[in-house]
Amino acid sequence: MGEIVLGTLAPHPPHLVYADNPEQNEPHSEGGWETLRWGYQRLARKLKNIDYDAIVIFTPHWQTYIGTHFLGLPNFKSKSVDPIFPNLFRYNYDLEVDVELSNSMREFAADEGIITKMMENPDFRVDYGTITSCHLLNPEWDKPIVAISSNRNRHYYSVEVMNEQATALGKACLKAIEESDKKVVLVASHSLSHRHFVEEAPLPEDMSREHIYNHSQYVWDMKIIELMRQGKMQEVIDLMPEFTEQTMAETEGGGLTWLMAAMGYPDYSAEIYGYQSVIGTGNVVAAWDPNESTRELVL
Ligand code: 2X7
Ligand code: FE2
Repeated sequence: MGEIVLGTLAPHPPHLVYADNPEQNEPHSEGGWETLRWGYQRLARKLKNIDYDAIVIFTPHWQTYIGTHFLGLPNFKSKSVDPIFPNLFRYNYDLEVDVELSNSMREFAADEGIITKMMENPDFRVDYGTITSCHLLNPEWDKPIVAISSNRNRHYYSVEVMNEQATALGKACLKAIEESDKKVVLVASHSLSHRHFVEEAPLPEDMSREHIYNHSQYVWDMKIIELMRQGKMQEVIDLMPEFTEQTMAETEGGGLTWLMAAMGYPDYSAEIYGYQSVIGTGNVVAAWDPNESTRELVL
């Protein structure tokens, strides 16, 4: 039977790839946001010691308005440009997709009544959220991925509807994983609180300009992280509507709700790898390791 071997909350500010200067990204930086990047590097090292077949990522920057879409071709190759920060992120990608797993997830989701579609346009441009989180977790890109779009339930309806739909999707994805016989890493790609600056610093990586945007947002983020540490993930999901509305959180896309539903709302401590603001947004790198013998107290 297939299984989830790790779940992660992996934020995707393109600034983190820009700061890393990988050969795939055109702009050049002098660094920046080390607290998050070092945390990511530590998690990437842990992943190297885990046996897994595929990464499944839920991204809020592939926004679909009719249903949930899944990448449906074995390879996607192009240049991904961040529409807001084209100065920071122009990344040449060439990635493999586990189409079998992707299709099976779509089928199980459809069985739950979710409207679904496979993305089979070879010219489709993969979003920067998917690329940033996958790059930072696995810079070698040596595992196939499944990318899942974010249906805009929150905007059509409400955060409560988003929570319900993302829950159904998470449970459907778990069924597909179990049936697949594969070992899978799940990634919810997003920040926590999401109010941000409206003016960019002349040098984006000037860390003297980076700071938390607003104290109330910071307090909310710390509350959520404390619950993660305490292994109270059901409580986090129950708080999701209030948290999302009060901090404009990127949880609005459904990623964390999807991840927790698939993982059965862990009651053990999350591994915390780092928290830092990027243009004022709150970002935590966190992981849930179902294997007690490899679970760590990181920070
Ligand atoms: O998409 C993002 C984000 N979530 C957070 C910070 C900065 C930019 O882009
Ligand atoms: Fe984002």
